[in-house]
Amino acid sequence: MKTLFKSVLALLTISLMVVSCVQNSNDSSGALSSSKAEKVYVAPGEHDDFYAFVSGGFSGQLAVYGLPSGRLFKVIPVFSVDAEKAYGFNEETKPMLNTSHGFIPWDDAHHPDISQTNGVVDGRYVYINGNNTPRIAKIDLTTFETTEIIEIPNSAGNHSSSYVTENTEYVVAGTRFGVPVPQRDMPIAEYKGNFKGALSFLKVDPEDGGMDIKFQILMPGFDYDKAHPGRGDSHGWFFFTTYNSEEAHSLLEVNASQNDKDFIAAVNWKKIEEYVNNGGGKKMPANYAHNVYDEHTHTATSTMKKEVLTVDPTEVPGAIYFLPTPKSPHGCDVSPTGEYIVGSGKLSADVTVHSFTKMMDAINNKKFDGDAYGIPILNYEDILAGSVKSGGLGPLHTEFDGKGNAYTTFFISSEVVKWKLGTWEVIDRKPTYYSVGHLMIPGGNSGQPFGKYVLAMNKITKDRYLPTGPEVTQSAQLYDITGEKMELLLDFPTVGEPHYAAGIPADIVAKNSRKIFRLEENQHPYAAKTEAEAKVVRKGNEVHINMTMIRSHFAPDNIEGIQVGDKVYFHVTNLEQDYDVPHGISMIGANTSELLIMPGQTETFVWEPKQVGVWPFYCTDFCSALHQEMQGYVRVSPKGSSVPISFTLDDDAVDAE
Ligand code: K7E
Ligand code: CUA
Repeated sequence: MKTLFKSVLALLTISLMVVSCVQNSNDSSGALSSSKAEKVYVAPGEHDDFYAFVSGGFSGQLAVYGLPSGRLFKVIPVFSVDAEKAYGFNEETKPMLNTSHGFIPWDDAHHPDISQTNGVVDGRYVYINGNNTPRIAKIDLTTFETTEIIEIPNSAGNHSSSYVTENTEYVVAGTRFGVPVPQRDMPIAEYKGNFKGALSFLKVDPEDGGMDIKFQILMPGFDYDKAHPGRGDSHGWFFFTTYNSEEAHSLLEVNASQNDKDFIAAVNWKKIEEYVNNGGGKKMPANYAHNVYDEHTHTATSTMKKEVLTVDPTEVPGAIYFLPTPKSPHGCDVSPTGEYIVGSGKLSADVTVHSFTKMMDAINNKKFDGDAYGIPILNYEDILAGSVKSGGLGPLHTEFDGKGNAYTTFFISSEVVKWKLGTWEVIDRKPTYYSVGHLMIPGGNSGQPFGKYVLAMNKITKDRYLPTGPEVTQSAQLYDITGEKMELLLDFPTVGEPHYAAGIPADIVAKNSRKIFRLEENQHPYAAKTEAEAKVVRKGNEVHINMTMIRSHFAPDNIEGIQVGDKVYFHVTNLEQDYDVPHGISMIGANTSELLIMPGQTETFVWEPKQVGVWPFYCTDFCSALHQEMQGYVRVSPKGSSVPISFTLDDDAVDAE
């Protein structure tokens, strides 16, 4: 058994050699050649053909790029605070980052997925997982803002997430780590047979994309790594790769590599849905946050939920099967028709492809090869469609072009391999620079991929860019896949470490993009919708300032009567109703970030003045020729001072009510 470990080490050694020997072989015909440059050139003022939503990994963000240009448009904070947008800093969005562990302003975001209608990406929402403190977020693609985050109880390292079914009936969240369920104080050595792996199915509201945990399947305590939904004929099923079916709890690099095969778990979620709709399952006490942002109040609320419905898989016979799959599989990808389920054994040279039709035949004929914790195991040979003998090392992820071809990344040998569905023959291979993880074809996780480009996302760049100290950028590489052979067109750096990305034709999304928030729809409790509504109100040691901003002044702009020890709430409304006229505000000494407030929106920051004096605030977004004039003062007096609250509106001093 140690031999396998040695061969893993050998693979890793080879990978280092591969990386070091290719690192000087720059593809010098690269993007310099004019035909390639033309293919990625988007003329000034023109728009890209695709949006690409690229995960930021440990940055907890989602970056929005255009393809083919690789231009970066926006970085959306999801599980992270962001000073630029005040997300997680202002009072309105702080509740978004609430969890059962308190305020957690970061996470490790891996797999964005776009909502679908009838198996086609519809461009309404992006869902993305936070691994570390298990959460799933929803980003609204009319505003490109995070509008919902739900925590996943009984889960840890929320990695086989967050993929949607073909009508966005569900978003799934699968645990990577087996953990005690419910969590309790117990010896780690008693892992085997006692820890559980929860696969959570989040029901999606068809109206607003909102999520709610419908049920959690309490699977054996394997590590559930990746997942993809069935589609077409296999719609109603979900597939999850597992590793560590050994249920080792220490030195996993050796102890979880013992079995020649782990499993892909095939879950008939429709059957389980029916079971729970008929009263099946067991409610279990739980504690998890559900945070929702309301576009009308411009404010998020956080609700702690206390219960979750769990399902014991052995209670629903015929709902779950294990598909033996070689060598600790990572990627789990389903072809556009739903027939092929691709499992990439990361310690393997081959890519294993299972057939859904064969799987159903084996199930119907009850041809099983034993069981694991009561879950039937199918025969490897019975369900195998074929395997791709590629000659690459360390396959990770596969996408499809919708024309009968698949593209698999090989981490160890740093390449993308194109192969044919059905014949399994390798058609082309191109190097990546270097150590590619995921790849993305727009619409790749759907029944209808838009197979014009593939975007490969690399973990290591070494010499590809100007050096920036010890930490260098990760990157993405764009290949043209319209021909028989792939053609590398472009390299561009990414924000954070990209794992998966999701892409979509731009016109599906762009036409729905919001330009402003309508002032008359603003229901923020502290909104001032005209300058006449601006005011300053003291309530004990709290002071609430309902402030407005418009080119190029604040109302009020001078405020007196604030005292050291006060808690001063600036509720600031942008009165503009024109596209692309945000204003910002920042207050000296405030540890809340500046607020960048969109037309029609209200945001709040809190300032707790520590020092007596006259302190300025100013607009932080260059909004007009008189932007530098957009400023004001707050007079801070000692605690207990008799200076009354007063403020200036339109040059007139006003005394507070
Ligand atoms: Cu990076 Cu999908 Cu989290 Cu593979 S995972 S690379
Ligand atoms: Cu408002 Cu600058």
